[in-house]
Amino acid sequence: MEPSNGMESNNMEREYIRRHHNKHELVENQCSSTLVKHIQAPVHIVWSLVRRFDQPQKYKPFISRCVVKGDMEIGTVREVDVKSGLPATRSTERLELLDDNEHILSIRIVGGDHRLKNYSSIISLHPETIEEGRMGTLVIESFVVDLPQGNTKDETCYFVEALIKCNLKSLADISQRLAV
Ligand code: A9S
Repeated sequence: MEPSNGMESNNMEREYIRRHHNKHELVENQCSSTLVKHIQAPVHIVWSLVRRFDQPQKYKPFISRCVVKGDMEIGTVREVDVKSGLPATRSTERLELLDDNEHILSIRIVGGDHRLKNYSSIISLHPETIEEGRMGTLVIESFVVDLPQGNTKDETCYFVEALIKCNLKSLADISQRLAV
């Protein structure tokens, strides 16, 4: 694999998005977006954090604790407690897909005292060459969510994208520290 420069990685990103992130069916009054993050750590390190449906607090900065009932099969539900200062205290989330071969995790939010109704997300990891002999990870995360009463598409997307950017920044920092 050649080092990914601006052009190539865009083509690769578009291909990965087409292949794994076009599963969201958008209906009226929903917003959807896709975020991309390049992490200077190999896929197996980044995936070891992302795949822990039972411990999102391993890298998500807003999560204080998580309780899971079930055996990490599809349909397993987690109760997530959120740190103070956010417009929510808890969230109930269902495991939709956990693929250890393709490095894809999908979750759906099914409850909680927040305003993100019918939120579902897909995160996929893709190996990429940083430079000769150094492997990195291209992370792609997409979501779809209902527009909360009284909020516009822009406001809703801005809010969710800001949270996901924080999650991906934290994922990069922790993965890169583990990779040294
Ligand atoms: O955790 C994620 O993968 C993504 C999001 C957008 C989670 C958001 C959140 O957990 C808060 C951080 C509590 C913010 C939920 C479900 C609702 C919020 O208002």
